[in-house]
Amino acid sequence: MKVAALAGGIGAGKFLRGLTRIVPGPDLTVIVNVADDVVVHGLHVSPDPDSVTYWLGDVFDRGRGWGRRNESFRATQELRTIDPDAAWFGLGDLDLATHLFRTGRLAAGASLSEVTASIARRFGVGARLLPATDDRVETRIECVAQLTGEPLDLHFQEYWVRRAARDRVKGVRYDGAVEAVPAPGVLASIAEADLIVVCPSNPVVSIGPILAIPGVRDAVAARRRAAVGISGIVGGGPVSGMADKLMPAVGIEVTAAGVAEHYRELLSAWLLDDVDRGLIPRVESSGIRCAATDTIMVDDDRAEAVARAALALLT
Ligand code: FO1
Repeated sequence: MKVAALAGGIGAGKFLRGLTRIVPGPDLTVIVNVADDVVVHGLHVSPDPDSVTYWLGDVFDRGRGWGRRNESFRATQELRTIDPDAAWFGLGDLDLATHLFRTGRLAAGASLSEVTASIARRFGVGARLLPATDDRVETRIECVAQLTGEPLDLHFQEYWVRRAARDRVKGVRYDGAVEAVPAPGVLASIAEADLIVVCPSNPVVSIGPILAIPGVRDAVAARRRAAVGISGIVGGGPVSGMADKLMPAVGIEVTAAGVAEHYRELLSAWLLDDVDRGLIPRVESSGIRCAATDTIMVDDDRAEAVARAALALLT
C-alpha cells in the first residue's frame, strides 16, 4: 500500500512513527512543509523536515519539542554572550551539524530535495522524505505589537520564537508560494498513492503552505475519496504549538470540526479525539466520514493505533 502524507513538525513526527510501523520503507512518501525554514547566522535551518527526520530517526528531543536528544547549547550560549539579541534561535551542537551540511550543499548547488534525502538517509529514515518545494516559501505573520500597538510583519520564527507568540495576529501570508513549484515527486506521489494522509499538524503554518504551492491543493482534491486527516486540535486547543492564535485570523474555528470543515474539499475522512466525539455528527454533515479515538500519542504504540484508526476509515 502506497501512502502520501502531508506533514509539519512535532504532531506529524509522532504520528509518522506509528504510520511507519504499518507502511514501512519507501511506500510512504512524506511531503513536508518548508515555509518555517529560516536563515540563522547564515545557516539554512529547516525545522519541519528536521523534526520529521529526527522523530523517524529516533533522535528527537521529546521533552524540548525541537532539536536532538543529548545535545549541548554551548555555541548558542557563547553567541548570546557576544550579542544577546542575535542568538534568539537556539541551535544545539548536534543539530548544528545538520544545518552546516545543508547550507554547504545548497551553496554548492544541490537542491533542498537532495539535501533533505541525504540527511534522512544518515538517520536511517526508510520513508521517502520530500520538501514540499525546492523554492523559497516563507510564512509571514502580520500582527500588532503587544506593547506598542505598531503593525509588524514577521517571519514565522520571529513571531513564534523571538517574540514568543505574544503579538495579536491579523493575518498570515505565504510569501513565494505562488511562484513556487512542487518538489520533484510531490504531485506524482499524491496521484499514485492508495491513501493520502493529512497529519495532525497546524492547518495554518504547516499544511497551509504546502497546499498553497500551485498544483498541490488540486492534486489532493482530485484524490479526496482516498484522503484522511487527523485532528491536531483536541478539546478546542492545539496539542502543541500556537495554532489557536493563528486559526481565528484566517477564519478557521479552533475546534476539531472547524479544521475538518476547512479541509472539506480535500478529505473524505477525519479522525478526531475521544474528547471531541460529540462533534462527529457535525463533521459528518459536511460529507466527511468521522471517527474518534485517543489521539494523544504518548508513545509509539498509541501513534500506531491512531494511524490504524485513520487508515481504517478508508479501507
Ligand atoms: N523553538 C523554540 O521555541 N526555540 C528555539 O530556540 C528553537 C530553535 C530551533 C532550532 C532548530 C529547529 O529545527 C527548531 C527550533 N525550534 C525552536 C522549533 C521551531 O521554532 C518550531 O517549533 C517549528 O518551526 C514549528 O513547527
